[in-house]
Amino acid sequence: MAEANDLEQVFENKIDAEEKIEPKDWMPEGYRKNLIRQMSQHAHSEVIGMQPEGNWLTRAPTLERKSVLLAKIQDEAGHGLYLYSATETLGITREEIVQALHDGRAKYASIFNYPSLTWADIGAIGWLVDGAAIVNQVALQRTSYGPYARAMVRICKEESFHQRQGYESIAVLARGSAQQKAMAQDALNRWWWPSLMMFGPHDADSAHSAQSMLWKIKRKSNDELRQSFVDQTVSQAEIIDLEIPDPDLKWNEQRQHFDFGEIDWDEFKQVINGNGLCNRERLAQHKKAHANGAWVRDAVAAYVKGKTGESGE
Ligand code: BYC
Repeated sequence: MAEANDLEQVFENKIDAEEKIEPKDWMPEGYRKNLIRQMSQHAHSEVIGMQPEGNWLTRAPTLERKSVLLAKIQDEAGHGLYLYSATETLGITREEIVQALHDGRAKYASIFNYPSLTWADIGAIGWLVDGAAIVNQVALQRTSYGPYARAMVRICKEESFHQRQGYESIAVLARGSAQQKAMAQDALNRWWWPSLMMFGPHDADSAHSAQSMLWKIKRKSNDELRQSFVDQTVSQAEIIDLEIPDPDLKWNEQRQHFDFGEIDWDEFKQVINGNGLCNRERLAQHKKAHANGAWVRDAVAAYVKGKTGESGE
């Protein structure tokens, strides 16, 4: 018993001293489980997030836009892979992680359950969705679990480029013909509120936040991050002369932040519980792609076995 207390004390001291927890360190079971939950859901978000963008690959307006989009989607796959590998260091297999997604036990970011209806949506995703993701992920670079923090450093570099290319792409439409500008505004109208939902429920309603903040898994709260995103995005919309679809959006001199309207939390709950516009389609597509890739996994396992005598799984 004394030994368990000692281990817990060493863990707490490391957290207090801002030292990273590494895979071989002792950690409370709750810390491990919470990390597996958040990191695996983060990985799934990166991978499922390829789908709404992939929808426009064959219809990108120019070869240059197509190659940039292709590179971005490949980056997202890479982010998923870093995060799956980092999650595996916590003692769970890739198969178990993917199975939890397929069984509906693991979530992924709600935003990817909305359809990408026009080319302008691709700009909006880069600008707003990557923009929201990066606000969150910059804070996560200081998360207490070493492999997660290190994955975030690399991901943030790529994500900030994604945000800029999305903003540039939508800015071109906003400066274009009346029809192109209307497309850009329509994309902003549809993606704004789902982007704010990416930060999760209000702090008071967030099931995991209090413990995650104590363990320094999360360094900033859902509401703090959402506020930073709103504050930085308002002027970006102004520069390209698009209007954020929120009549309550207003600078608050006293708070030195923008006030903004209430999110439709019923919609949020519907989406995270599997009833969004595209939930079924996204999951079905993932299952299909996973099944189609089985022969690759089998071939790699057979190759590794042939080389080393180990199972390679
Ligand atoms: N969507 O206690 P809470 C990208 C769930 S992808 C769905 O506040 P937590 C990109 C939450 O999981 C980058 N579910 O949770 C890719 C929990 O349910 P469970 C995505 C949500 O974890 C391709 C319950 O609600 N980024 O950049 O403390 C193309 C209670 O919430 C959401 C990340 O994944 C949501 N929005 O805080 C383009 C960041 N919000 O698990 C771009 C990593 C909440 O108990 N994750 N839920 O069943 C996080 O930072 C945190 O997990 C969250 C939520 C802030 C999202």
